[in-house]
Amino acid sequence: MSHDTSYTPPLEEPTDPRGPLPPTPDTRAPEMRTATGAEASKDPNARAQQGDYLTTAVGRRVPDTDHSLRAGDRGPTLLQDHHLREKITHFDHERIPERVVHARGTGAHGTFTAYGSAESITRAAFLKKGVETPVFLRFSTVLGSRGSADTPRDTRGFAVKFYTSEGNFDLVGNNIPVFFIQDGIKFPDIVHAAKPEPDREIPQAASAHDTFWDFVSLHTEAQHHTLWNMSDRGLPLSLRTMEGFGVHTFRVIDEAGATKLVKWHWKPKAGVHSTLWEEAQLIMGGDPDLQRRDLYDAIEGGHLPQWELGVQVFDDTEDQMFSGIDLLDPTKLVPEELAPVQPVGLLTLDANPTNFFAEVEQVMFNPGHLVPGIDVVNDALLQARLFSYVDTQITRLGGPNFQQLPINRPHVDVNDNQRDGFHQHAVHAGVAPYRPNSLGAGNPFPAPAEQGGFVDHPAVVAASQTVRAVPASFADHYSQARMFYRSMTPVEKDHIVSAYTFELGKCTVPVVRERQLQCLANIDADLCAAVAKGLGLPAPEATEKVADVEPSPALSQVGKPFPVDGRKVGIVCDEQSDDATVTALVKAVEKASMVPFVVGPHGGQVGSVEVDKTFATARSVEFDAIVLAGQIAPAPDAVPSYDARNGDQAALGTQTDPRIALMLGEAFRHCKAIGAVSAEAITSAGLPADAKGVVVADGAAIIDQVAELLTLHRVWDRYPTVSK
Ligand code: HDD
Repeated sequence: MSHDTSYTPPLEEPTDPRGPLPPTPDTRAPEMRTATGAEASKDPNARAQQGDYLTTAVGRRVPDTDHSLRAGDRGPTLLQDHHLREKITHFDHERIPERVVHARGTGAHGTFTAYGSAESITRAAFLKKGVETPVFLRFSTVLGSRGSADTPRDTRGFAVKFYTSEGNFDLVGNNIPVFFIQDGIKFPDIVHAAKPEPDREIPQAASAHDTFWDFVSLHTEAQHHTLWNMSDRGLPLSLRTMEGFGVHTFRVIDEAGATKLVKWHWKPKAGVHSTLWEEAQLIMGGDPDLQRRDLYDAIEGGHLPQWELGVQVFDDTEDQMFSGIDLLDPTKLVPEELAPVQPVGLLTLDANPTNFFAEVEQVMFNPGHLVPGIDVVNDALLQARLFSYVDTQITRLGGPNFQQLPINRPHVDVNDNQRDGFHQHAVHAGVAPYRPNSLGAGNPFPAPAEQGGFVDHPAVVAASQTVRAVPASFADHYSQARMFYRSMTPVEKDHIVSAYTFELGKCTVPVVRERQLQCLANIDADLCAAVAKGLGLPAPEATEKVADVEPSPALSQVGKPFPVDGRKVGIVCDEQSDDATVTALVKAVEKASMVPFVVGPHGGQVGSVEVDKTFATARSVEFDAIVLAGQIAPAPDAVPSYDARNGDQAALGTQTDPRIALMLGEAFRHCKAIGAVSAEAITSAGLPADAKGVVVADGAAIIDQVAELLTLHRVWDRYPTVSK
């Protein structure tokens, strides 16, 4: 577009956007031209498919998409077939590079509603009382490829994009509050060590290999995060039952310019729960998408996942220490007992993506996407991230215009003077994408703080020599790892011991195992001894003097009751089950806000009840509790054909259908609540009917008791460590 000749530019650059000057093309938002015109371009989906007929990419209708154009039906294919070439060319380029880390993930849309409790510490508009802000949340594992499974032992990403009235704010966190490294310059090292080994590219999505343990045992600041990974936190039950953490300390600034330091926390309303390692392994084989499916189904089923956002607040002191903890050290957390988490708002996930690629794959996050009232601190890990998250998109999303993708666009006006580049979709008008200008009437104008401008906090940088070093307070690599371990219950400690024993048992280089044992000796002698025993190695003595820190019970997941909304109950029935009982159980589960799944010996109906899953398609690990709605005898015609996985009935020594005996045996071993309408149904499967967490009652009355047990997630009293 040529510039507007009716407008005579002034001699000086205009300074007032509301002055007498007429608006010029540069003052309008860029247009997105589509085949259906500029109006439709306001709809972010306007470029998606439309019309009733199949067309080429430029709208020519296509009569046949199944046969290429050939010189006779047995002859060669002709190059002139535009539709063939276009179809194949586009297909050939459908994949983009997966994320270098956090490649496997899923996401959902939601709404964040602020309580207003943060108004006293930050001027951020989205935290003012009652303000509702649309969000997009992407969960991820870190190590695995895009096609890997949902339940490896790993850290989980917890990245939230707030489309605020002041631009996008991204809180790009994890489900673990500390990180492996204190300086972002080490990020390629930890990732190279943890990813599949470069010669054979194994193992996929796993830290149980030599290079990972080689690195973390040498680079001992990683030990605290590693311990979290070896704990139940490395195996979240579902995406709905994970905490999220901003990890770094951030600075918040109020209306008057006063500052505080904060750490961000996401607390799931459904509680913090985990799988057991055996369950996680079974899931990876049986349904590697289970957590993705669970999130999707929960949202579709109206069991909307919720998290409360909270902050720990600290004075913005010169030394940026709190209770002896360096707030700039991302390998340290601040125990909630010392600084309680104060809730500031509620996030509800309420809509699934429409298109996985367009939204989940193309979304990008950046810890540098800040809004007025929130700023960064001199955490060397965070500072490196501020560079990395923009840079990586240039390759991953193919150029500098990734912010124009619908999922990444802010919900406010954009007037950034950025032009051109690969995949430029905007049709910018005007001639003056630069400042200062008079030809564009001075537009766009710099916004001072009163106009919502993000004014960098005038942080005082101490006069100092340039140096490649960390402060002395960063040298303590073990005291918080020790605190974490000693804050665990016996069950959780047992899981940690098993995890280290498994992971180090997978290492093939003796010195790697030995060196990691040495690190464990510095964390806790009992932990070290137990792992050493499992590995058949001597337990070394500690080499470092490590401070004993008061345990933090808030770090443990066990023994804290939570609502059971959305938890999954398998109601197992067979031809002998009473229809009325099954129906009553289903209703009772729904009434308790949980999700019932009728599991039967075959598809279709059992009696008059519709079956959701069959003995062939369901595995115990999909359910939080199992209820037997009948005797569950083996189907007379089915016994000879049971597959090898289930064994045969005689070998299992039960009078129950072996597939159910397997399901019950697993649920029992995994400390899940089990209900039955008769004690015989339990005992004939070879399990004690009077064991803790096994409920025998009439019909729907079982469900109340099962729900009660589920508030504590599992029946840990049955766990061998506890019961022995
Ligand atoms: Fe990172 C992705 C979280 C340190 C470089 N990171 C990524 C994602 C999450 C985190 C949740 C996935 C975002 C998505 O869903 O698209 N990363 C963290 C946390 C860290 C952290 C909590 C420490 C506290 N990251 C970190 C460092 C660097 C990176 C130190 C580099 C210096 N992270 C990246 C990246 C990724 C990424 C390479 C890969 C894909 C992407 O950014 O968009 O730039």
